[in-house]
Amino acid sequence: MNSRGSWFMRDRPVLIWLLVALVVSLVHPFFASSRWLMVHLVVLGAVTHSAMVWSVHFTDALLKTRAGFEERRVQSIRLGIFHVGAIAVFVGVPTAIWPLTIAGGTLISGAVLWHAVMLVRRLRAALPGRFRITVRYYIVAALLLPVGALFGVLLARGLAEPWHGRLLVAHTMTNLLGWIGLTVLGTLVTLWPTMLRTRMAPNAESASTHALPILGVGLLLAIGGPLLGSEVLGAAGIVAYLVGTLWVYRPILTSARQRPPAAFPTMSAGAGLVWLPIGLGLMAFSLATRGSWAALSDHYGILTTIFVVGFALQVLLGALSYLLPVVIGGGPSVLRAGMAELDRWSTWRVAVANLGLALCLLPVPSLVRVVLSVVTLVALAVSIPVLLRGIIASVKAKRALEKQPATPGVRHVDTSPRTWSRPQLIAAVSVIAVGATLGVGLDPTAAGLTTAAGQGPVAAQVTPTGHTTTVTVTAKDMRFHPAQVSVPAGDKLVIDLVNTDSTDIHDLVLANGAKSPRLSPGEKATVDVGVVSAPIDGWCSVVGHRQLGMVFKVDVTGSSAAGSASGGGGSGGAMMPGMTHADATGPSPAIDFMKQWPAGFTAYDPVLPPLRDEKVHKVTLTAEDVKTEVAPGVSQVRWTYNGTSIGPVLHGRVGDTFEVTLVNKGTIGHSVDFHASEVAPDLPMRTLQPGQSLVYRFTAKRSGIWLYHCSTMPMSTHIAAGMAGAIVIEPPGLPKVDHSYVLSQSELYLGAQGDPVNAAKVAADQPDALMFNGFVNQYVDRPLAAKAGERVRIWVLDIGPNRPLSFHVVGTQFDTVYKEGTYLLKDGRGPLDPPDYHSGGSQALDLLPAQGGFVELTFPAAGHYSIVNHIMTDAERGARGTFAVTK
Ligand SMILES: [Cu+2]
Repeated sequence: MNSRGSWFMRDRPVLIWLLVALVVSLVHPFFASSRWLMVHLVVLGAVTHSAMVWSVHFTDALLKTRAGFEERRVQSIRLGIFHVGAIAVFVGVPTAIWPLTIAGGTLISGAVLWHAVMLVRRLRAALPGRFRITVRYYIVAALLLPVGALFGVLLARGLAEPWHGRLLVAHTMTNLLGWIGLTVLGTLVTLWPTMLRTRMAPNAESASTHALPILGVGLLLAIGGPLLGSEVLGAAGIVAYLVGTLWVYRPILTSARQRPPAAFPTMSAGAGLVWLPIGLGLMAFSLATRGSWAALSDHYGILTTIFVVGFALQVLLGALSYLLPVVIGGGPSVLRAGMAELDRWSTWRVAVANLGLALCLLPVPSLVRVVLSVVTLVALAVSIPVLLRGIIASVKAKRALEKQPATPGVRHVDTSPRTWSRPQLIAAVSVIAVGATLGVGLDPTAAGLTTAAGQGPVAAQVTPTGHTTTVTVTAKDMRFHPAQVSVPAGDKLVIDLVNTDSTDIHDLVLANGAKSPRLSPGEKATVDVGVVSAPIDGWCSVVGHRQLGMVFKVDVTGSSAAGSASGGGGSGGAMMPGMTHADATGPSPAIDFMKQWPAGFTAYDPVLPPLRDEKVHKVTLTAEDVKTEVAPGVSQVRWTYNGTSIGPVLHGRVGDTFEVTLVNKGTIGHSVDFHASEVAPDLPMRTLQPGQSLVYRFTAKRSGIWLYHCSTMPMSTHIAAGMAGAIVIEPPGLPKVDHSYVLSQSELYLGAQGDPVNAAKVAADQPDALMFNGFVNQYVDRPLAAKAGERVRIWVLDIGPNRPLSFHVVGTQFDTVYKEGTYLLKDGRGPLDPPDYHSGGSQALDLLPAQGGFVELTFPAAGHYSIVNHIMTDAERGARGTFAVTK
């Protein structure tokens, strides 16, 4: 077909979508749906557009479709409809506007179905010939896309597990393996040898023909398995698809052996073809071994990266780099000009992208992964300007040629390089090595590097033996194994510490100052304790771990030292009995409960956030350490969700789905447990190490005010440090009131000024203060507002971790009390009272930790009404507030 000249809809949208994807990947830490958006900009935007354009192009070429069968203008309209649909989906999904997503999905499906119909018509109109099978690949692929789009639209609605996981697998298998996979496999059988400028293998057409039914059965099972809830069926389907893929690869490999890829197009596409079976193998393995669909969707990031970046994006970039100069036409010199641009730094680009990608998928430390993914992104992103320059160079060369009279020349000039570039490969390996080193350098503990204690103390009373004792100690489940080691006096002690815990960070600190870095699960370090003259205590310094029993002891054997150890006192750094590093941070500040909050203090907003319309609430909880004043003049490092002294209040109704992304930007492991959910705790409530994140998805089925809290050991300390909050699930038909407030009570266990929580005080159940909404006495100075006669509802939650609450508002009575899912009193009438009884009242709502409810009241007149925990000792140490009621 005639493809000379510029045709806007053919190439430009691809570059635009890739550019937008690049921008999103650069700003991605700043918004929630960025991962979804990056993936879909590439596969739904760029790849799908190219699949629609080029499958028509190749169909026309293979079938020798007569000129004018379908005008380019009509194809442009079809592509236009597709792009309008894609834009609607790109906006609709991240903003949770479901009707927009439905509209977008419908337009996309319509455009691709129309595309399929036109392919069928072409096939019917064509004379018999070779490679009609390729067009059948395109037709099957195009018929699958609307199915995958339907799954996608349902996913966007928000589903609870296990349906979310099952549909996610069905959606990705349909679109990635069905729509994109079949299109690529169908095309490359003929395109690949052309790109390599070699002969097509004799078995190419028969391999294509035999593979299609295998791929089809594979797809049927890979999509049907998850829909029926069968992991085994799904895994079998992917294995079948893998067999079909390898079948198609036979002629492709034959061509590649004749002439190995050396230019960018074949290197990039070839690398993409390598990733496909890797992704399929991992996918089948994950399906067969993961315990649940939720677990699978939780680990989907790696698989998506392989399919989208490794396979689809690299094949797209390779194919476009070949096709663009070819279809611009203009003869060998023009082609040469274009190819020269497109082939720039080809070995380097492909090697960096693939080495980087491969390393990112291995369990490397998180900072190394960040640096490597940036390097990989750069290597891939370079293709965008390179493609543009290639187009410009070709068009320029063509124009120049058109101005001159045609010169007779050789028709086919082979311009592609004969081999890949060794210097570029060396440069690529260097970039990756530097990137990895930089990542390790930024985070030395990540690599488990040896840290010598440096200031290893020299004992005063013993003569060093010159001998070194080396022991291996593992840290696991809040214990050191062994918890005690014996060293001959005068020996140098070296401890090889391994953290074999599956979730928790640990370290080992010794009383003489020697210590290990904090180790993530699986990491190790060497601690040089120095020459040992006296017994030394050790412990894990992660807050709370010592209190849970994570202690260590170095004992001394041998003559001179053993007896003198405790009495000596001269051994460098050894601590006084009873004094420990954890307690040695200084005394905790005293709270003056009469002191007012300074003018600059902003109280935690006690107003219940408004109920929003959406059925799916997308929430990000970021665990982070934040230093804040918790009482006037008293500052502490709080472990927070989203930076506030206690977590944010969430609000929904019965039946709403919550999709909570927990991101750990703290310094130790954290997690979250939503009492409003009914889920198997294993995965969603697991502890995340710093830098990790997870998605916790649940549908709220029962009403009430529910606690959510960090469930990482020791839970008491994590809750006391601030990692807890309230989620209000409104019962159906809840009457409107003039004001709705939320008050959550928790305890404060002060560390030294500016320090985190004192875990020893938590363990001893000795709070320094109590607080409503995370700040001592805050609503005494910043009263809650109401007018006399107005109806006020106060949602109350006891966060704890340990103290009960007797919630009372001085001068008022509650005529309505709701506690733990039921009305104890409604308009002065209890559930067992006769219908005409309305004189019941309540003075206090009693709650144990993790219980909640609400009370309703009306203030009789203007005045100042104290809010108290009527356990008076606790009111006097901070659990107080005021209602300032006006006329
Ligand atoms: Cu925590």
